Amino acid sequence: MNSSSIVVLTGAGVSAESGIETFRGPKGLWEGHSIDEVATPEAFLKNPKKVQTFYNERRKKLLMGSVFPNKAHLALAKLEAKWPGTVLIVTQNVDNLHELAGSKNVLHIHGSLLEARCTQTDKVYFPWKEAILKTTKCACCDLAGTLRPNIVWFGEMPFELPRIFEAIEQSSWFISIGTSGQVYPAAGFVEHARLHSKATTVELNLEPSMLSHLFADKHYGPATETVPDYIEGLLLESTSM
Ligand code: BJW
Repeated sequence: MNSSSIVVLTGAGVSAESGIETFRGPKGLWEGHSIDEVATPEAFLKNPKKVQTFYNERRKKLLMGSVFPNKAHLALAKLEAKWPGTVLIVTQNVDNLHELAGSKNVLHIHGSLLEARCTQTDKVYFPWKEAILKTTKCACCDLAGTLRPNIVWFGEMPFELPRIFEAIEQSSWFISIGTSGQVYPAAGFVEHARLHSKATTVELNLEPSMLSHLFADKHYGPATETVPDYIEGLLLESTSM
């Protein structure tokens, strides 16, 4: 990665204006669902139907045809296309809106609604668009009941961490967008950038997050406004680099 690389961490706030619920706060997903009942491996063992239903419904909503990338996703795709160095998007989101906007270099650290995984063989199926039911058979082991969403639940290891820490260490900008900073290890990335890189740390969020004091530069407001504005400024800067 060259010296002007950018790592962007995104959370639920970047997709909020596309109509996808955030997790915390009023009307967030955790208001209506208990984390212990839908987002842990123990919950899946105890009540697979409840967990599958939670993800089946969210997958169905994503694929209904009424959820689209917003101006923040589009601005990030433009940044990747125009920036002279590397732009890596590390998203905590399980939707596909960065990809639909045109971003190519995207890592989903908490997995994807559009992937299913066989609990017997770890084979990952993409794209997975159907509901996973008790009767749904896995093609690799020909058994029903072995598939789960390829989602990282509490207590499970997020994906791609070595690659992400290395990218942060080599970055010149670490930009955090639409995340409350309450879930680790993603919440620790800004500290990693401060300790192990020369990156300028930037927070773009609706309001100051739990970690706002750790960022050098911060802009608050809806992502569809702050992200395009910030990116236009960065791209202008790049013409004089
Ligand atoms: C807008 C906006 C607009 C709104 N414009 N902005 C004690 C201490 C420290 C850690 C732990 C601990 N006990 C346990 C842990 C570890 C645990 C953890 O962090 N727990 C905390 C809750 C304390 N973490 C884990 O278990 C993780 N695994 C792990 O740690 O493995 C071991 C390990 C060890 C060492 C190194 C590495 C690993 C796994 C975490 C899995 C998280 N899974 C979930 C659900 C699955 C995905 C899904 O179903 O979709 O992921 S939880 C949920 O939270 C989801 C999200 O990705 C994640 C983060 O949420 P996010 O994106 O920040 O959303 P919100 O709603 O919190 O915030 C939205 C923000 O947007 C807000 O700030 C709004 O203001 C803003 N906003 N509208 C701009 N229009």
